[in-house]
Amino acid sequence: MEFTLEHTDPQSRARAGEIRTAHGSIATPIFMPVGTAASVKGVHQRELREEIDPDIILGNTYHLYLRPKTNILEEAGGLHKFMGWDRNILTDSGGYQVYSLSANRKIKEEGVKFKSHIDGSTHVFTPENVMEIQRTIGADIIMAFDECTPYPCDYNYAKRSMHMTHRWLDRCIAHLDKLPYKYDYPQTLFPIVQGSTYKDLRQQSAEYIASSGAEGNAIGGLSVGEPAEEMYAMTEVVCDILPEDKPRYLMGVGTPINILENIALGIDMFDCVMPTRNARNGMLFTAHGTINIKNKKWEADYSPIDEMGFTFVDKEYSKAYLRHLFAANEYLGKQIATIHNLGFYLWLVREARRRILAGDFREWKDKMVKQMDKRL
Ligand code: PRF
Repeated sequence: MEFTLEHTDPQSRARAGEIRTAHGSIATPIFMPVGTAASVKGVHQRELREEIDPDIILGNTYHLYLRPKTNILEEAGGLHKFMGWDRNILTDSGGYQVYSLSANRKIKEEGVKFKSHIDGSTHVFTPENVMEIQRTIGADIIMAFDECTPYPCDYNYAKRSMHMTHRWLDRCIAHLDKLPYKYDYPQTLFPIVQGSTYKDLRQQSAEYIASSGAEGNAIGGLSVGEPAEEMYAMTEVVCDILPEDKPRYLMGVGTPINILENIALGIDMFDCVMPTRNARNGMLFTAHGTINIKNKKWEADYSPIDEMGFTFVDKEYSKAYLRHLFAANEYLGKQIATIHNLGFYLWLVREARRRILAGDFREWKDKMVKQMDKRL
């Protein structure tokens, strides 16, 4: 993997860059649509490619390991072939999903024992087997195994957990070194900064992660319920330490406003279930605020879903039609809303990139943050 830093905004820390891998080039800042279980929920790959056009999507070790299972992905020749996606894929390591989805998990130095949310069966994730699973899935960018601490988190727990995440990183690197590539392209490991909402722990963790010399670095443990100001404070502390010439990925963030504020602090990559999950509940993101399309207010509103028209659905269908589809519980409603939201998120990061390169990012960001903070 290669990263070129093209431009840094003089009025903020925002950056424009380009990541290159065997599956193509990724213009940054980027938002990566979440395709948890080998599918971006509700969006056909052709629509994803042609209408939303992301350079990279996310997959998930936890989900793919439990279903369809690693052996199926291996027989299929890896996740790209299995799901018919020839652009970049990043897989999360599963640590976070174990904490958020599975019952009865037990976290020890060796690894995490957990019960499947699908059938209750018992499994163990260790830094070593998670590297093996991610080798088999075959994503271009793979994540270190970490513990994402909850919010709020007691200082001593956060400290012990951070040190364990660091030891787990060392085990990930040592084991990955012994595992040959499974397919005919390389994979890049990103380590993850933890440290909860404690500035000193975040600094220590960022220094440790930076010293691993990885080709890209991630920040975890944020957007877990803390106030946005605390998240921004942590991002700032960490970005000050992580190397300039490597991409920085803020995991699981966030709202359109969170994304712009974190771009301004020096983040290059984002993922979040929000545009897809909220779409399925009828929540639409726009440049002028959020819309609950299920609201009676839209019943006879024949104006387009979004006048700005990021994808074909925005101009072809009216708010009244989309509201009807939700009221009638038609699948198509969720599909249209998902295409709209992903189209909007991808427009947002592309526009941010354009503004960074043009030199008016700061001004535009401040205007957008005010504008998007409304319920329509
Ligand atoms: N660790 C991992 N994945 C994640 C997170 C984390 O801390 C988060 C936190 N927002 C989202 N996804 N491995």
